[in-house]
Amino acid sequence: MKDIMTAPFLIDMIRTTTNMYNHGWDERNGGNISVLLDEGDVSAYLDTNTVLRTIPTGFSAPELDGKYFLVTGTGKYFKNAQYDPENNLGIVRLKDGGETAELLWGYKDGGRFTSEFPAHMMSHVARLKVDSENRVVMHCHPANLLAMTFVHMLDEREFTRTLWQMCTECIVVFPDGVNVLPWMLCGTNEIGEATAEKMKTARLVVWSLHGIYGAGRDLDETFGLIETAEKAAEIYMKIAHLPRINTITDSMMHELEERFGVKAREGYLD
Ligand code: 2HA
Ligand code: ZN
Repeated sequence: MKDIMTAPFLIDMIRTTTNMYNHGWDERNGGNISVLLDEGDVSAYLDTNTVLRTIPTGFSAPELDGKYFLVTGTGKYFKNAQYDPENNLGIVRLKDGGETAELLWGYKDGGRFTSEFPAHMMSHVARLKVDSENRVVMHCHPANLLAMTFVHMLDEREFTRTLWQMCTECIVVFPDGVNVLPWMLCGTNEIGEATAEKMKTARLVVWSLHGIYGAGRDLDETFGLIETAEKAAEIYMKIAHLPRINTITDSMMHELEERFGVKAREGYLD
């Protein structure tokens, strides 16, 4: 059995939580991440027959039965994951159609996975239907995206178009656009179901007045997705109150589609 502290999936997770904290996206206990792991990767580091505890999830997700996830802990601070991974992170396997999580490693002080576990697991189900390689769901509170939801209309097409107009590469990085939920109570199955529904058509889902969810094939890609949207929102917040005399036009965006082989979300460009 190899030492789990050397597992690439754990190292990658620790680097990502640290990086996100350093970006200011995860104040205090803000934000959460879940990563779908292969059984083979887990069993190289852990005896998968040794279950430390079982934790009820409060929802069902039969599609994820038997699947393994590395998940940030509830109430835990991203900045601390690097110093005490076994307390701040955990590895669980879902069973009973997703209604139970078997803890295999972590949450050492008796803790449990993030309060946003429903939104994470339901989003995994939704994204896996669109992309069988999707492994990561990431939530955080980037200041500019959040700020934008206070001053920009929440219409998804308009919100997406504004972000695309802020940096040339936005349409290349997220041609599927950004879906937007109104303010909803966080930590509930209801916001989980609503997020998963939005995840069917885009890898980015804004939670108005709260933060953002991203999904992707690995931590780097998912981080990059949020990073790009947040950069665009930052530019928007710098210019929104100023007269705009130049912009990235729809015809420029059609050129970008052509050059980079991407297709903008249907009906989002004129
Ligand atoms: O506390 O970000 O949405 C973690 C969160 C809840
Ligand atoms: Zn949050």
